[in-house]
Amino acid sequence: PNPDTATGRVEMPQGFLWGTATAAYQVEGAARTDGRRDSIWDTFSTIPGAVINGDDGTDACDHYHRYREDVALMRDLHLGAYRFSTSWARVHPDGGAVNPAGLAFYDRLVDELLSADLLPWLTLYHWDLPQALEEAGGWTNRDTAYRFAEYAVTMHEALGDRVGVWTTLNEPWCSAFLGYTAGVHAPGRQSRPDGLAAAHHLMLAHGLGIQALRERAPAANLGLTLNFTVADPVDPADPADVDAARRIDGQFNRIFLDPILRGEYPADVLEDVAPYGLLDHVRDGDLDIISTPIDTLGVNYYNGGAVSALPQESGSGGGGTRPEGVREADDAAPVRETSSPHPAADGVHTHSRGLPLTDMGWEVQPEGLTRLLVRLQEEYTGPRGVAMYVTENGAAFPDVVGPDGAVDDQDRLSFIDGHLRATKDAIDAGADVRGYFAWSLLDNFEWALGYTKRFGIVRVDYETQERTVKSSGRWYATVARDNVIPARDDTTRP
Ligand code: PNW
Repeated sequence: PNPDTATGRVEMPQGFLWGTATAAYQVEGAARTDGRRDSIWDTFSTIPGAVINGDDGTDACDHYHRYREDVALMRDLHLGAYRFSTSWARVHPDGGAVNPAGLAFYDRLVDELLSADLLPWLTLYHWDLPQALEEAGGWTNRDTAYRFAEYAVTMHEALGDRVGVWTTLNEPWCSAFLGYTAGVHAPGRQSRPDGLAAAHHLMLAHGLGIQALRERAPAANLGLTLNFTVADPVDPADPADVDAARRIDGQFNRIFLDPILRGEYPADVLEDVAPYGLLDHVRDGDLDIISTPIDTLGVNYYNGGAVSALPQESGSGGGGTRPEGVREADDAAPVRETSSPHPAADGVHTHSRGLPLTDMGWEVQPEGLTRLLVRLQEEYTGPRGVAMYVTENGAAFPDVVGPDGAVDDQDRLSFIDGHLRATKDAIDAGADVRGYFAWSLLDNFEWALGYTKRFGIVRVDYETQERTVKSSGRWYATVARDNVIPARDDTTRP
């Protein structure tokens, strides 16, 4: 890290875009309103033990009814953009015919954003596949990719006159491997071949979606968001540890990056996953569709990890440093049996480096974000003129609510501060990063962890639906307003 950016006042590049992100199923609620039908998350949430406390997104943050208040909040926080997703199951409740009443919500939301001078940054798929399509095979069925392209066209016909930024998919790694291989996310399947089939068909959906959008909106900003890990070998001099890191990087990052940005699957990954039938799904021409040029790569980064071919000796490394109040990683974990998300990384072990941990049990490692962005620039986006935005970064910490209702979340504030500084270090090293979206605007339905993990810079009281801006949110507002990260010892820090 650069000593100047480590603690001092940092000016961000002119025009840097500041935003926050949410996802439809995590915030909207109104799951049975205006003709919406079940998505795979509605169904998954009913499986005993799948989601902590048996929670679901039926009510969530009631953003469906409170979007005006939420947009006003973002305007007051001086934000420039709102990254949200549209619910496929609201728009095409059975995966087929359009539901005009559901579609109308996004019309209202986009108008409200524009009148508050917020840029609508629209994601088409943040994990809520219509259940009817899952019953036809879900992402293991090639046909789902074609249904996705139809849905993209529906959304473009409705909003293309007002929305200029389109993201096809959020984190296909999670959809494919948490959903179809580990079984921790919807639809909860546990199969290596299914995860790989899903990954390929998700990428096909992305490519078909980009083609359909490009044809209709040649000047729009089109892209997708991937989630990344930064896998470091425990012992960089041990070839077995280096190979463990290669496998994780391959099956997490490159299995998506290479088809989408280079038009080919990485040879080493194909070899690792050879027993599980990935190539059975790849037809002539698929990789050309998948690598249709994009304008923007959205980068979601939360943490990296140290990996080894050997398990960690007990006692070494420790369990990481947990701030007071932060639970052990699986104190409140769902109780359902799950497996590893990686199709071919048996025998790879993650080691603790003793770094501080968030309430998710994830390491706090901002320097990993610098390395990730610089690497993406050099190996993937730079040569193709693709811009990057950090489309998600943030942290869960337990809120301590003061007697006056205030939440002084210095832990979350420091996390975002550190990752913004890491982003600036990457920009200084040549990475073309044009904006940052904090995850999340609101505390929300954290998937299998239900409402037990809070990522918001704004607190949500789920009894009253009252919103309270946390210290991190007030601080982030000054960052967005001034385009400056204030010095860490700035005494005016909220
Ligand atoms: C992302 N993992 O999910 C999602 O885009 C958000 O919807 C979510 O709320 C946020 O990160 C925080 O979790 C992830 O297990 C979920 O590696 C799990 C993983 C990664 C990303």
